[in-house]
Amino acid sequence: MSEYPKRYTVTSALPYTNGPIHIGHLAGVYVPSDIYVRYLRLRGRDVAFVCGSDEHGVAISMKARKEGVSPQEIIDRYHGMIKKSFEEFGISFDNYSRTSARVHHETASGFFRELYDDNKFIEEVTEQLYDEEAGQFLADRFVVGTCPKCGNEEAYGDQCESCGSSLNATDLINPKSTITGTAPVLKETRHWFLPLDQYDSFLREWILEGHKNDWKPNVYGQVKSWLDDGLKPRAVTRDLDWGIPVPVEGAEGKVLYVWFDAPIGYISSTKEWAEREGKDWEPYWKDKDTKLVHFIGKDNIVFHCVIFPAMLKAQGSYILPDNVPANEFLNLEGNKLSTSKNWAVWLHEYLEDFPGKQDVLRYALTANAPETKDNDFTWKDFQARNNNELVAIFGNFVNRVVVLTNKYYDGVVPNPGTFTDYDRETLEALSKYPEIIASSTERYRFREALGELMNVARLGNKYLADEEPWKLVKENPERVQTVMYVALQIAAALGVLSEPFLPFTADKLRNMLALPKLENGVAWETVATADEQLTAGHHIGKGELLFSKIEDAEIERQLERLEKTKSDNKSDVQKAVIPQKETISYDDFAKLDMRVGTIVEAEKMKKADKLLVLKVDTGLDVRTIVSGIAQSFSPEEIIGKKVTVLVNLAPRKLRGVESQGMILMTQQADGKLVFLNPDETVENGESIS
Ligand code: B3M
Ligand code: ZN
Repeated sequence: MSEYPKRYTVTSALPYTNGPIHIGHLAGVYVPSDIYVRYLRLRGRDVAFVCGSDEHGVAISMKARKEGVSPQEIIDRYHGMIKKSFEEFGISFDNYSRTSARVHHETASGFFRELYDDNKFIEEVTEQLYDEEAGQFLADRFVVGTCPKCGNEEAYGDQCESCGSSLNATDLINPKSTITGTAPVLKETRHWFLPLDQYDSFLREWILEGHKNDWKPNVYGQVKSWLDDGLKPRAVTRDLDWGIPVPVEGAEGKVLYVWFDAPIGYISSTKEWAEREGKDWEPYWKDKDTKLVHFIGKDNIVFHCVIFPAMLKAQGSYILPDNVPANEFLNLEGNKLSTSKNWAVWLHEYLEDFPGKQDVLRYALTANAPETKDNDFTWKDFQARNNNELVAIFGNFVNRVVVLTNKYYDGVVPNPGTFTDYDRETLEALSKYPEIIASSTERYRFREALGELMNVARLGNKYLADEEPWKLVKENPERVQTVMYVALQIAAALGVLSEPFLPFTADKLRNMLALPKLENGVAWETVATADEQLTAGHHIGKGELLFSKIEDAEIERQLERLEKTKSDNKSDVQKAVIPQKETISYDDFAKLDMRVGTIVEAEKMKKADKLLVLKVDTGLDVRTIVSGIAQSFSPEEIIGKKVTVLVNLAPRKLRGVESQGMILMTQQADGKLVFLNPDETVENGESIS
């Protein structure tokens, strides 16, 4: 057995294509996974680093509904944008796929079918939440309610983001549809369930016994608490119109649960990569000598540590993750990052605002990574990290070495004389860093690893400050040759060791030192033999600045933007403007028959706290209309009110009562409903056009 696994499969959570990438995603998942993989490659390990867009699920449908466009339009827009920004930011995926790809539909469908044929699912008709107004079952993000575990009132139908619990929609207390805002009813429907309870002892043995010491405490702790709570069967299909069709007869109109298909996306992405590279994908997922590592945010822990492993186990031929180094959350200037509230630093905007400064953000996010607890990103900290660390420590050291070498020796690495004890100690200290940084990196402690990388630059700065070659150069030029030789070795080592963390900088630095592009598998180890990095006589290039100071004005601009977001959000609460709907023709409009009417009777609907049953005089007749206004009005206060009524709406049964029309209302930002009152002089039955 070799000391290392034969190969690695490293996955990063597939981002939902319902918005662009922000710093929370980067700090939680993409920067750490990229550091890890770049490090592995430098050490010559065989790695497949896969990711892709997560294009199914309610997150996408909701975004499409909100904008009045198709889900396809949403995923195409964001997939392209996300892929491009990752590339520009230097996230070095071997493959970035998407779950709408055919290879994924086939893989996910095939996976489901295999489990189905092998009787691994329970098929059952159960009562699920149903929105009568929207005519749709509610699952996942289509329903919010109070989490039965922690009391968070904004828990989703499949998960509470506050305590991380995985939920079934029917577990929610006071569920509410996010489509119509109404309270759902229960309605029967057939679904397929993965009996997670049957995997309890397997999960306990594998995680609680097998990974007690190597999984992060936050991950291990969460898994333990779910297992201790008792696992329940979990539906892996949904009544939705967006997703991968359930490949079973009689399942028309049903799709795979997004969290069933998405993790299989890792496998499809690996297949796509292998196909392109002429490799075999299977060992990357099935050979015991492969190390599988999932990089995710903490809200995805249950899916990667319980549900997906149970799926893999049920299938039987797959390996299980060796580690799931989930991060906690990153906040921004003290507030939770939010795509919908636009409270974020968006990657594509950062790349525009700070061209060529990818590594500064990578640095700031790693130095402050939410590895063990939630952390806060502030623009001031970002600026300080750049100015006081990258510029003042790393950049300053390299700059001095390159400038002095050019000045004293026309850019030629000098021959060293005899080493002093201090020289030897310094080179000795340098030679330890590859192992120090490796050890932190292999244990997923990227903050610590980055701190050690900066210690290499500090070692160089201290060495120069102690030796002061600029003072010695006149009286003892021979000694200065040795000093510069040693300093150059440190600079060259930085050109290797910084690559996983600061890939653009490493490239630039190697270019400056006229060193060849890094080759996988040779570089890391050679740093240990420090004095062979840059041999005497080698001609380095001209100096250019690795980092430049970030001025207050640039930071102010970013802070102002956030201030503006804050005030926009405030006024949004005062006046939530729903985007204009699709254009219709006059003929479409003319189909609406709207009339003035008067409410003549009103009473509460039994066992429905939102509904009133009204009798409305429309001038044509007195008819029954069921209206979801009980939380804004009491029956007594609306009798005699003049209202506007849509009279030719197809009749609909609500709780057994046929509703023959609709009262037109507007809803205020605080949720209060208001009637559109016609003038008192208008007679019932007069039509509105
Ligand atoms: N799309 C990311 C999220 O929860 C989710 C990850 C899927 S990984 C298979 O935002
Ligand atoms: Zn909760």
